Amino acid sequence: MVAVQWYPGHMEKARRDMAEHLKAVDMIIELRDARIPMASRNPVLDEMAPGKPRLIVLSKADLADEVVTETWTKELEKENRKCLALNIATDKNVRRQIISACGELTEEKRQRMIRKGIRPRAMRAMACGIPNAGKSTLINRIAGRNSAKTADKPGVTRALTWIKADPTLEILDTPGVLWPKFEEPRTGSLLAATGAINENILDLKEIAMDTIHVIRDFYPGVMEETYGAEVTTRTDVMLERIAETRHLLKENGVPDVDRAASVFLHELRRGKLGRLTLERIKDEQSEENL
Ligand SMILES: Nc1nc2c(ncn2[C@@H]2O[C@H](COP(=O)(O)OP(=O)(O)OP(=O)(O)O)[C@@H](O)[C@H]2O)c(=O)[nH]1
Ligand SMILES: [Mg+2]
Repeated sequence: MVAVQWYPGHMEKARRDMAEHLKAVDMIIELRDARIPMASRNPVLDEMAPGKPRLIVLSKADLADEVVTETWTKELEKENRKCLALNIATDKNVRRQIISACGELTEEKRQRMIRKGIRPRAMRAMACGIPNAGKSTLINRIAGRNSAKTADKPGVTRALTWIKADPTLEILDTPGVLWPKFEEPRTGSLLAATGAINENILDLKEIAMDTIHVIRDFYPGVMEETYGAEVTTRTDVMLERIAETRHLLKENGVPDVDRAASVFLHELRRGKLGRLTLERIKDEQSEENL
């Protein structure tokens, strides 16, 4: 298992900025990746914002295993928390679903304000989560215009920006942040495999091999179906098979495993291997760690 850690200075700055803005928001929209609902959970967020109403959006649900996603969404809903699994980029009713969920989560606060004689104002939500999860895309979908810059690479949003998404909802877009130390060694590989970590710092071969292991655990046969390799193939040999199937050979005819690793990870992210979820709920997982 390869140890990955990515916590550059701009993330620490973003974390501080977010902590400062938390007082001014009524709720949090936490984006996680539906393919890795635990590895994409930022534990620092719980320390920063205990008790704030929270909408968890499992993004990229179109790339995740539908059946597993349903068990995750049920598990993640608890007091003061709602969970929606969405294809943020193309689902038709993203705007309506988010506005309605935010309305429910802030209803109590609104009622409190009315009782105190304060005129109800737009709700304020902070959208946060790991890099590349779809925060800016989500805000643009709600606003109905491309206010926030988006791209298929991590680290696009660099500063906190308020966006009036709707007359009833203002959303603070934030840069994707990770945290200083991953508790589970696998977390780094899973985040890297799904595109939350800057590729320049990664050993793609190691990430690919870790990921192939996980896929084989949960989806036996998928590697073979996609790349036509033997079921018994070892993980390191698997990269050679991928190189051969995808015609990635060096000049001397030797399989180019580095390019194979890169191609494999990109095909995985595009859904070429099918809809896969790379984490299951563990029996020993405690409620507060979900
Ligand atoms: N397939 C799929 N792609 C999505 C979904 N949501 C977002 N994307 C894509 O994911 C990429 C990243 O989206 P962004 O909105 O820039 O992500 P972000 O969380 O703002 O990223 P940072 O600002 O870098 O932290 C874009 O290419 C989106 O089109 C989804 O639900 N499904
Ligand atoms: Mg962004």
